[in-house]
Amino acid sequence: MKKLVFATNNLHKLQEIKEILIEQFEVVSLKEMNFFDEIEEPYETLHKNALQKARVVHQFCGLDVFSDDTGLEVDALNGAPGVYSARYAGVNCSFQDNVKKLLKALNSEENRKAKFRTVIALILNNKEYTFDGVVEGEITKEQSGSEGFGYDPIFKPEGFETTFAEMTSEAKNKISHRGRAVQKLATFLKTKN
Ligand code: ITT
Repeated sequence: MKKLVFATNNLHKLQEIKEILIEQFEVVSLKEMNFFDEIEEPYETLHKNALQKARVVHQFCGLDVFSDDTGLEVDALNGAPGVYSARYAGVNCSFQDNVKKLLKALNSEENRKAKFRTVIALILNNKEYTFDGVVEGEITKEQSGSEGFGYDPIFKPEGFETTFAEMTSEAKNKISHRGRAVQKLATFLKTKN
């Protein structure tokens, strides 16, 4: 089975993506590659940061590698936190810190529209490719559910009555930003086999 290194330190992402690719690929974690460094994400776009993560790990191991950079874009906040979603409440903040800060920022706001966007960068046979995935939805007024991670307890995808944190990972993967980007990745990789 073809090996692909996933350049992430986020174990939730690793779990979600492994579930989607399990039939086709052996997804190898950074830990399994003995890579323990923090990877800087210095750029102002998901696209550039995704490429940066993939390049750093590719330079380290020389294998085929992909990465995921994701942001939550809130309309009433002009697209914030966006590329800064991981550190919205500060460096080393927790998922809960971010969720609470966002609920506070939208406290008296009626427009709750938001979208998750994922960019996956792939380096395959030394060539670079990117794939994106978006899901529209809204920020709820309260947290609900305990599945998933990050902003999942306050994100309700369009057309659904529950937050991502109230869905199984299988249900989330079918419609999520990450699930959509990974499907594009998988389709592309099939053409290369
Ligand atoms: P890596 O860079 O190591 O992959 P990270 O957690 O730093 O992991 P990002 O830079 O892509 O990942 O940060 C995106 C943040 O957005 C992440 O920390 C979560 O808070 C949030 N996030 C990403 N995907 C999410 C999802 O599917 N559901 C809820 N929140 C998510």
